[in-house]
Amino acid sequence: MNKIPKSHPRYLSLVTREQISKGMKQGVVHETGLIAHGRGEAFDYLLGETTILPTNKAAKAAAAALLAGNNPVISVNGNVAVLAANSCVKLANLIPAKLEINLFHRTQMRVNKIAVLLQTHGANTVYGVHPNAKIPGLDHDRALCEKEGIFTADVVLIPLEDGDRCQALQKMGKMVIAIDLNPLSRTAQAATITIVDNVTRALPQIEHWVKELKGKKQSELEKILKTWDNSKNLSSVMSFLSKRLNSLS
Ligand code: PTJ
Repeated sequence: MNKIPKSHPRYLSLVTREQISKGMKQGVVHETGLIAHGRGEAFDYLLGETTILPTNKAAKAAAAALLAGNNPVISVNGNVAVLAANSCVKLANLIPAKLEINLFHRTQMRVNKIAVLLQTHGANTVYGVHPNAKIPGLDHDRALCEKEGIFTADVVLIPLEDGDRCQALQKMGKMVIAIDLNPLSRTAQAATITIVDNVTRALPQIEHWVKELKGKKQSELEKILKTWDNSKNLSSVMSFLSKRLNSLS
């Protein structure tokens, strides 16, 4: 890794780029993951690279959903593994939730490497290594899942999704929580709860709310979910973006 001086004004962004690039060279991140990262960076720039109020509310709703679920699962792909393996494991242990590897550009080699990475960060069982079920309606490898994991999950957290799986999971009757910096993406628009934030900030934010809400009665968690309006929250995100751009112009 090239030495990036801490004094550089874009230090965090540059270090994150290096992480993604290293992850690709190690065979964890797919090469198109670099393009996805670039798109995310652009939206993060517009947000001001910070967690905004509507996003914090979404993180609270997500925490309530994950705690209220009977079989919550956190789905992990290449970018997520490289950027946030530790946060994924911490969150999974805290809820508790299962971790399942689910890849768009699936190779057994990448799956195995991601499983090792998660285990290095303290994961116990990692699902998705030996899939034995399929999400109906998907013609690509993202359909592959495990019966005990995503297939029978009632709540699925999908950071950095690529689109149609979100709708397919919802058609199966699951509650889907998306983390996506692009509020206009198909995933962001289709999810039950959309967190428009960088996965590196969103996962610790969900963890914060899980700690706050753990121990609350099921009825209190359900009340948070009943009053949740994803379209309204996405509108607040758009209005934040438009106001920010106006104020800068
Ligand atoms: O590891 P694989 O094989 O499963 O492939 C993963 C990628 C990410 C390559 C695949 O899912 C893909 O092509 O995704 P898309 O269609 O490019 O969508 C990724 C979405 O995540 C985009 O809307 C980006 O804005 C968003 N995004 C990128 N980086 C981040 C992000 N959202 C939150 N945090 C990020 N760091």
